Amino acid sequence: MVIGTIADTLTRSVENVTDTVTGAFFDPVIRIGVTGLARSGKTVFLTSLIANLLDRGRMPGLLAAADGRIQAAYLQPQPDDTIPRFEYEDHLAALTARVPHWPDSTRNISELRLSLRVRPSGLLAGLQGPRTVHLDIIDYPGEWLLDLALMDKSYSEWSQDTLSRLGNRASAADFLALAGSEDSMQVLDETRARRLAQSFTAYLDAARQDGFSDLTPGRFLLPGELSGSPVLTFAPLPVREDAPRKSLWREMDRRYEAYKSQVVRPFFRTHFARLDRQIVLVDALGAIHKGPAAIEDLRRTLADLLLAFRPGRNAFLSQLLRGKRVEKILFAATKADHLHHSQHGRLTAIMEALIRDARDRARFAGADTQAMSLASLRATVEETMQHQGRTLDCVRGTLLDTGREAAFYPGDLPEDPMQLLGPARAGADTWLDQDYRIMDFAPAPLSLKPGVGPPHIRLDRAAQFLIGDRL
Ligand SMILES: Nc1nc2c(ncn2[C@@H]2O[C@H](COP(=O)(O)OP(=O)(O)OP(=O)(O)O)[C@@H](O)[C@H]2O)c(=O)[nH]1
Ligand SMILES: [Mg+2]
Repeated sequence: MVIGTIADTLTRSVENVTDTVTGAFFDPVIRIGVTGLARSGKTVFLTSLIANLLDRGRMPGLLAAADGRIQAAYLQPQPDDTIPRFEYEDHLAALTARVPHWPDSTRNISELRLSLRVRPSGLLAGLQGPRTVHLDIIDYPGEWLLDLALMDKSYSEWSQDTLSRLGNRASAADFLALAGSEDSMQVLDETRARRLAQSFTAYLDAARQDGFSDLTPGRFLLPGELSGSPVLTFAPLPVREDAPRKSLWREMDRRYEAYKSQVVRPFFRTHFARLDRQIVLVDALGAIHKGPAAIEDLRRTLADLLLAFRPGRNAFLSQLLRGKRVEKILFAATKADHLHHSQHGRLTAIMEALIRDARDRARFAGADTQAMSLASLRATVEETMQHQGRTLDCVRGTLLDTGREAAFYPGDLPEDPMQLLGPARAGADTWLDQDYRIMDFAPAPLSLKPGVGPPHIRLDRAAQFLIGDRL
């Protein structure tokens, strides 16, 4: 046993002893990551989760809440001074305004600490007073996890991979022409470097619009305060191993390495490596609506994204984590209020199938995983209608674009998810025997009674899975 481990084990058992004997000496902290690709529903999820933990009237599936053991819940200053705070109040104000609207797109990392005062259960109930459990919740873009693939790749390898995938994408034509006309053996010219990076970023943007998600480097699309800095001023170029010093190729190589060491590595070290629990949100319904290519792309991207939870596959990450792992991962298909509840089971099966490959290969290094469908903020009510002699299970809500109310039938999801994933993988252009329609609904006006949070579907079950065992 190495000294470090002994010291570690000692402090940990001391922590446990004090925890059980004197109560709140070291308050337990659970760090929960909330992630997902752009528009997957992260901000709405976190806002509604916090509101429903503060006012727990709609959380019967969270056992500690149902048992009345959560005596108080309150927001506290977060422990990390350098991460922006999750703007809970602003987002909630948007969702609960007189004319409610969805919160703005966020595209950055943020954090919030919610503390719960909990009365212990079972045998300890009589011996111990209430304890405080801190939930440090960190919301970060799923695109950042895709950058993990860069850590084990050199600039040459990344360039080669990327350029080969771009070959048959129309949106990449301009960038490919520009990169092809460049002599990267010449001394770097900053204006040309910038033009290449801008053109590559324009391609990434267009590819995202087209529904592709294999878009690295992740920060090119969400640059934040790094916008225009040299770490974001590079692009893939045809490989020139013999390029001289100071050439465009060498400088791009250097910047790529700087991106890895100064942008990707710090994120994984300071944030990702410290997570205890994780929820991955997936807009599976949105992808089904877009068609087979979007589903196949989502499946592949999720497999890449989930590599971050199987550290054995990545030398950089294995070294960073040194055996520490995320204990629980929840995969949630969001916006389930677009479907009548009779179809929620099918949506969950599709969610499961989407991650099955990744799951079968490594079982996420022992993490406890579950798939679920949920709606963070329920914007619809269910309705059963007769249409041309058929009974249709519909949902009714206010349409976002017209502001008019409508009942609407989204289509029948198949019982067997392979009826969607199969054609998607085979490269089908459209779904054969179904048309899936997803409307954008506006959030419904709310009048909340005291002690009751915003309406949702299965948010309480999600919370039970993520933190129930620690309350
Ligand atoms: N009907 C319904 N729509 C939802 C729900 N959650 C999210 N949405 C829709 O999905 C959109 C995106 O949700 P956000 O929570 O902003 O997603 P995000 O992942 O934070 O998006 P970015 O910050 O842009 O990455 C919202 O504007 C809503 O239109 C839900 O529970 N029900
Ligand atoms: Mg957001």
